[in-house]
Amino acid sequence: MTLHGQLYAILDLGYVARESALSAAEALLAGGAGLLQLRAKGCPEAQIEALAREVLPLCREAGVPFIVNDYPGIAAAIGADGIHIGQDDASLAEVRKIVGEGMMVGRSTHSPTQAKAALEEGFDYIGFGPLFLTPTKLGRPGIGVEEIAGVMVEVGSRIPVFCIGGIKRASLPQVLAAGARNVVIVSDLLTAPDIEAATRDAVALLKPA
Ligand code: 3NM
Repeated sequence: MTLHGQLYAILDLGYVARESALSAAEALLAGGAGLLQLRAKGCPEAQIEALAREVLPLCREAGVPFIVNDYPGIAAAIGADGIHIGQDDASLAEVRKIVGEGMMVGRSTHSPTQAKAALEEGFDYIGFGPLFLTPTKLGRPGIGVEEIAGVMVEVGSRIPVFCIGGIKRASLPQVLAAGARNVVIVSDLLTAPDIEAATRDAVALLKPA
């Protein structure tokens, strides 16, 4: 799988009710998301694992890597393709002890310094953001688009960099013009009246003409 020009979608239970989670996942996949993460802050672990077990086969059918946010134990138990952890979470070595060597492990980074540190530690990919203010990650200032180009040279030449945070279809051209190649979009897709069409539009903007 090439991680160039990929839309990384997140099934975020902050935006999608549990009853609608599978149809939202199907819509994100049908729209062309290149990776799908399950993010369920504040949900009981057993519920996250149960939902993850239902989303995994949808991703497999679509040929899209399925990534679990925050819980290496769940990722390992269900045989997910990836685990994503935050800046203040465990070290890569600690996560590897749980998920093994084969699984893709991603780290959130919020500055060029953190981005370089994650590359040096050995993460498979990073999130870089939030670029803009976002209700999905309250309390964090936007870092803007100016740092993207430098991070793409220093980190993006080695591992995929997924720009994230407040990105909307409308602002995607600006983010791409600043040097981004892969992005994560959460609320702009999940709050769209037609999630599949919104995802398709974002994917079309990302693919080089
Ligand atoms: N992580 P939206 S920003 C989940 O900067 C997340 O690490 C971020 O959602 C980071 O597309 C973010 O709705 C929220 O802004 C992304």
